[in-house]
Amino acid sequence: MTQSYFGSIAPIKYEGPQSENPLAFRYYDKNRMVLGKTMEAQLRAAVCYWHSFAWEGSDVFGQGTFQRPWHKAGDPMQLAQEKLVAAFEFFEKLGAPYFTFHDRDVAPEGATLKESHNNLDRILEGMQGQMQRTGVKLLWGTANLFSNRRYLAGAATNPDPEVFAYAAAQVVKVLDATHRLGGANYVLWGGREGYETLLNTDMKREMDQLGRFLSLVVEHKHKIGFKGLLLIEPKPKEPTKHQYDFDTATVYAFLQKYKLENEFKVNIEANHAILAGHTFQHEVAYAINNGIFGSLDINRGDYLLGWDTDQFPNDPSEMALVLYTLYRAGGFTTGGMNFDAKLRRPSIDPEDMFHAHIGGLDSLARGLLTAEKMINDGKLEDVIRQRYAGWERELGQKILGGKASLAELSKLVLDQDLEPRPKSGRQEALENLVNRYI
Ligand code: XLS
Ligand code: NI
Ligand code: NI
Repeated sequence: MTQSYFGSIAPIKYEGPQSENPLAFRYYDKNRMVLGKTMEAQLRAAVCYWHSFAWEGSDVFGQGTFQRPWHKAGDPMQLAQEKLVAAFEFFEKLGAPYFTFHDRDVAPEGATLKESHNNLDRILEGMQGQMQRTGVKLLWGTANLFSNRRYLAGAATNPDPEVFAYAAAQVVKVLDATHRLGGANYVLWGGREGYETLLNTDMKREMDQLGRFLSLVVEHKHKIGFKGLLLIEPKPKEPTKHQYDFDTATVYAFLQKYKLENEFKVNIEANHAILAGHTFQHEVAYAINNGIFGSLDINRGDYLLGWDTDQFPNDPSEMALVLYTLYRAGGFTTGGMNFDAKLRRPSIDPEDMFHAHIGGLDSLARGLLTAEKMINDGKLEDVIRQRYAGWERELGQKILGGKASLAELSKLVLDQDLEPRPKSGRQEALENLVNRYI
């Protein structure tokens, strides 16, 4: 067993924008008050287990490049323990308040589900100890219902009800564990819930199965008394061509159809928004407007690549608009910012994990400070208020209050020879204004 994987690296500190130290925060000053809370409490950042500790740095063309000690051949449970120790050493040195995991990231799958459950229980015991020792908390847990071959045609939406049952068994286990570990939320990303071709797929039936599955998850959550949010993570494609949880609007319609809109919120991933043809800000605003905003996966994509590249955020100005939308609405309740992000494959040094997360946290911090200025200044808010001011006056109120029929409106325009006067949208001026805050 390696003594300390990140031994050469000292805990990361805030040193301010002037610092020349690449292993220090320039903006993420966790105790600084922003909009009434500490930066740490506003951002609620989480490190994910799968990309940072489970993934070996492989891609479709090549093998793993990282070769961490726990990636070597050996007793899988021993390696899982080693991985656990390294993960918590990293969380602690980075100063991350939260982490996230899938069942299969932390413990190896056994020959039977019973064996898998046992493996998980043994690792979770150690995890609980590590959480107590470090004070690092669980932002959310989730079940991996997509990697194993049994899930090749989906989990809840599988043509075979036995697969549905197996998936249910995994969710029971991980939801219980999340509850036991004091997790703040539970996530369901659609995995392989979607399809490739209607030649072999009964879409209606599959959607009904998914509705049933989610209802069962809700029932179980209440049965065990889990108080966190249940979160669905929309994604338009990958791995399947048509993912059922395409985007926030699709998920919202689905939830309403199955009468689950009060039980689920969304975990919005930045690059999933882009893949769906939206901006991240659009997805966040849509969720907030409809009361289903929950949490964020804060990894970015690449505007030239049409897949989920899971890169660390590093553009503070891009962050600023999203964070403006989020914090203007009050920010997170139980959600947070999960770095569902991975290193590029050639970034093989342990240090690279720190650079990636430091850059991510600093970008979020700068975005948050910019959002704070935008909110406190109030100019952007004023522009919107004035733009819609007519709706607060007599005519607008009459229409919205249902006190004007189409025929009455027609008469009003004809009687008064009404000719509305177009006004400038001032987009360029507003973009310039935003740049002044950045
Ligand atoms: C995949 C998803 C996945 C979820 C957790 O694209 O982002 O990583 O966040 O299952
Ligand atoms: Ni994600
Ligand atoms: Ni993703």
